Amino acid sequence: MSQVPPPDGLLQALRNGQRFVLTGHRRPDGDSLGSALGLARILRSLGKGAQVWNLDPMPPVYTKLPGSARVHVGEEPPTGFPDNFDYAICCECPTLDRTGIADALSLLPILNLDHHLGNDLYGEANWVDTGAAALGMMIHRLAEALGVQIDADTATSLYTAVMTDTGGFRFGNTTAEAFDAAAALVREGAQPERVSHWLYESQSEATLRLLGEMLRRLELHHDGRIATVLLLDEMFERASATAADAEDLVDYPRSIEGVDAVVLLRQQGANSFKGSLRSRGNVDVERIARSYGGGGHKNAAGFEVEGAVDSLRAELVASLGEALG
Ligand SMILES: [Mn+2]
Repeated sequence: MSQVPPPDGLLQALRNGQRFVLTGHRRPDGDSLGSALGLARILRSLGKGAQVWNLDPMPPVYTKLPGSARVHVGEEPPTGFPDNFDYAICCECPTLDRTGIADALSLLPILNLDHHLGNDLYGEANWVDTGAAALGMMIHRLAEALGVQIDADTATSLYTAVMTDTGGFRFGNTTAEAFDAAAALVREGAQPERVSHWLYESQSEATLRLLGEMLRRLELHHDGRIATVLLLDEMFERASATAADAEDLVDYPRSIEGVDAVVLLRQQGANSFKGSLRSRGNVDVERIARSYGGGGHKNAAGFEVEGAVDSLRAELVASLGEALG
């Protein structure tokens, strides 16, 4: 697949600007964080100022990334914003709204860097390469275009971006180019074992205990094609777990052979629940989430709902059964 080179307007802005604020999308992931942290280091190596600002805090697994402690978090802008900044750089946000801080960022000229389909091209310069498996790969090419030799910490951030967006080199976007970028980043100092340890082997004890509680009440329906799980207050208590320990648990039931759709109901109050839906292929869970006033993507969606847990579960299984066809 041919690569989209960084446009001249972007290179010019990065060369001429002196102080940059960088952000990613809400609920930051490895690609948005790794790309922003990596690009911030690249800009600093050119003698420029760079401050990463995200609305939402990063998941604990990313706090080991070099520079993560310097990330500014929250609605309140960083010191000197906007007067002390020349440009805002948005990392993989298809629309400016996805940053959660659009109003503030609009005070600066925006550089829009993304690899998603359907990007709104809202920046003064826009660089969108939908053939790239991760924005981190584009940042790696950008360093080359800017004549920057990246160091081990920058390589580590960009490697994390590529590794997480390819699901640990397992997803359909795991192209030869993704391996090429990963190989180059390892030569530049990224340590795969170390990053894998941070990402996949640094879970809290409470997360695993909560997973155990959740799986004990796993149910399969529709000849094993639908899995349903619950996270109730009592389970959090038994596992000594908090909300932060429950991230991504919905992905486990999807790993069962034959399961095409997953429902997770997480208790929020006596009779209120947060629903998470996951699916494979053509099974559209976004439509079901929308019918409850929620939203998301075709294969991953969420909503909030009131009701008794058993009837909610039955209702969702029926809807998913129809979606399975
Ligand atoms: Mn990405």
